[in-house]
Amino acid sequence: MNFPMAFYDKSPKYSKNQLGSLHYGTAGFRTRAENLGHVAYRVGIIAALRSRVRNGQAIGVMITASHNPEDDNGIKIVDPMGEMLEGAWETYATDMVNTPDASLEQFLQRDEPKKLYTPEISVDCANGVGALVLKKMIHFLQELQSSSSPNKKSLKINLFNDLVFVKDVLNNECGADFVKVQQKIPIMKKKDGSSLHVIPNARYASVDGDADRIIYYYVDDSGIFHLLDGDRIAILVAGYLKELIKKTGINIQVGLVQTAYANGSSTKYAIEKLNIPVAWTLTGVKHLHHKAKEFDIGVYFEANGHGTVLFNSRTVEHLTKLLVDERNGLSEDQKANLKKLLVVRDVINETVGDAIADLLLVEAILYDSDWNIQQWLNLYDDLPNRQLKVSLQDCSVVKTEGADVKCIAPAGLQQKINSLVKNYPSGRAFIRPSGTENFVRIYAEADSQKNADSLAAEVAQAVHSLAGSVGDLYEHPL
Ligand code: 16G
Ligand code: MG
Repeated sequence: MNFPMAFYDKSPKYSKNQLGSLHYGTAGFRTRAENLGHVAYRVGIIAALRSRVRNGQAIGVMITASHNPEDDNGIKIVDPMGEMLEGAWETYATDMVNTPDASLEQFLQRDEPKKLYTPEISVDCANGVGALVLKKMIHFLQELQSSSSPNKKSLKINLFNDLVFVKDVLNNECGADFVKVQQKIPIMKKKDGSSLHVIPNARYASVDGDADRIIYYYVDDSGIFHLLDGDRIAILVAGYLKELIKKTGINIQVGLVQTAYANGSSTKYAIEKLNIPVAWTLTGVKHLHHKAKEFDIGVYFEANGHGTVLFNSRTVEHLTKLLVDERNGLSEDQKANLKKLLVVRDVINETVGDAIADLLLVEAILYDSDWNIQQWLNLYDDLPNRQLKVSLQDCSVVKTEGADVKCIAPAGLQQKINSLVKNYPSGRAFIRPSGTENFVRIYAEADSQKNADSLAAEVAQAVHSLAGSVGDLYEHPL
């Protein structure tokens, strides 16, 4: 017997009324309460199936008249994080509720909607050392797969750009920095030199040459490239932790640390939607890392994909003690979530950014949330942005303060930037001398790509005239 059939009950008390079809809308299934009997029974089945797909997490069913008269009711299904049911399941629920009694048995023998998460990812190793470690991990995962039940699929990792011992290919048109800055897919070479084709909607990640940065991306059905950079990873991780903490009922603060490069939409989402405090620091892992230590759990990621999660030692001690304390008063559900929270700490590398640990954490979160990459992307829309770099005679003439957001020298440059930014809706721009190259970097964001490009170009022009540029007016990065 398949799983849905375990709930099949022919009893007349659940028989369907004959009043036409119902549709799963904003209020779930909505009609007069007296006609919702069979719906309540079938929604119960759907909630059980949904819980199974979400790895046994609790699914909510809400019956409410909301603002309507008492006899006008709606039945709604709510996902574990309080989210609405997603599209494919709404269709499945509508179909099940409208199936005549005589066909219900047959309907339940059909497959319920598939999981959205697929345990497979392709990783661009930038032809760097990350490939060596990932190969070992692939081997380990294969062993795990062969020793576990065939129903449990361990993560399948496909590597490309893994020519570790070939000259002149490291980070060449590939790797996390190339993909982030160019906002396009890298070249995709296999070991034998042949090229791979992009698979639409499949998950891709790029690490950099020394595998301490990671970014995600995919190409949709229309061939459009979508980037999920360090900001997106930070939001995914912080949102997941915040939800786990809520479910444990324990009072722990999660904080996010970003730099001026963080997309404005990610900061807004963290503050307004996740209700998480955001601190800003100078660019460079060391700055973010120290700041993150100030929170009970500090999540930090630079937009370029450097980052990790830090658990304050007092917090870890508190959580560990609570877990073993028999009189902790926690319910089984709270304890399970507390364990998950501590497992996050085991997965992540707290020492310093580790792209492979970051990859495992992202995959674990997507798996546990049953999200595909599109759902992750749908959390918010990035503000279009552009990065440029300008060569100067002497980059040290450019000085900034306040996490790079204010340029204090040369005189007049910040005022000029302010006056340019004002002309663009949602405009923001800043400049800073690179710490790794002899350039001044320019970052601009605005409401459209055209505006972001134009604002970046105007700021570059201002740097050129006020800070003593050499060479071309400005260069696109790379
Ligand atoms: C280095 C830093 C990174 C920073 C980047 C800025 C480490 C491990 N890495 O890659 O955190 O974002 O430099 O480069 O500290 P830039 O100064 O040239 O813009
Ligand atoms: Mg690196």
